[in-house]
Amino acid sequence: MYTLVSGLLRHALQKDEFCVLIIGLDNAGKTTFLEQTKTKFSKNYKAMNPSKITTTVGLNIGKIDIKGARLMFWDLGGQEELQSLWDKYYAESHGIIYIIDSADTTRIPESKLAFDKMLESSALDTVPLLILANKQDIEGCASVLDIKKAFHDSSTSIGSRDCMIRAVSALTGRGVNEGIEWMVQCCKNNPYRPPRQKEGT
Ligand code: G3D
Repeated sequence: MYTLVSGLLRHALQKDEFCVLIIGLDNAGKTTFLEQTKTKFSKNYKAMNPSKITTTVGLNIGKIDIKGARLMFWDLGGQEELQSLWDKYYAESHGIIYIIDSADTTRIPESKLAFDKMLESSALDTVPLLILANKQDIEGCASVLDIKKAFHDSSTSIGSRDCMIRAVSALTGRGVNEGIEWMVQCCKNNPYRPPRQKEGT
């Protein structure tokens, strides 16, 4: 009887956990996006002062609970020498958030190269992909349409996986909720990469 009750209790407390990778070139706004996400979705989370956020070197981790699921974020460094580490995380990822600095138009071709390299990995074939055109608060930045044009010939490699591109500002928070809500829904609906079961706390 005890075993049955404790088993049921454990089941009730379990949460589906999805791992979401946040990648993109250095300075794209990955850490700022992660901070903004934690601020919006975690009760009592005390946001870091944006001026204290430094570019991702190595790995930042964050988690939020949303719609009965847990999202674990891995924010990876985007410097050229760190990009070779991205694929070590692909097999474990349930979703990818790819961040582009729309204000630094000179680096958009470099960002596209890194994006295309990421798409070469078959480990991501069925994984939902959210592309964020970040820093939309900066005057003169590339629009979503400009970025769609610049990334146009990547569409064949994107294939039939769930994919969306959104305008965001990680700094002001514009578009962050909608992006995260889209991602959690896609992760939940993806039959090819089932969630990890974690005891909810
Ligand atoms: P990274 O983790 O991708 O390397 P960061 O990038 O999150 O460290 O952000 C790099 C710089 O871009 C930071 O400025 C940060 O404040 C800024 N930034 C990030 N997102 C936005 C945005 O949406 N709008 C604007 N205006 N700036 C943004 P500093 O000056 O600290 O280098």
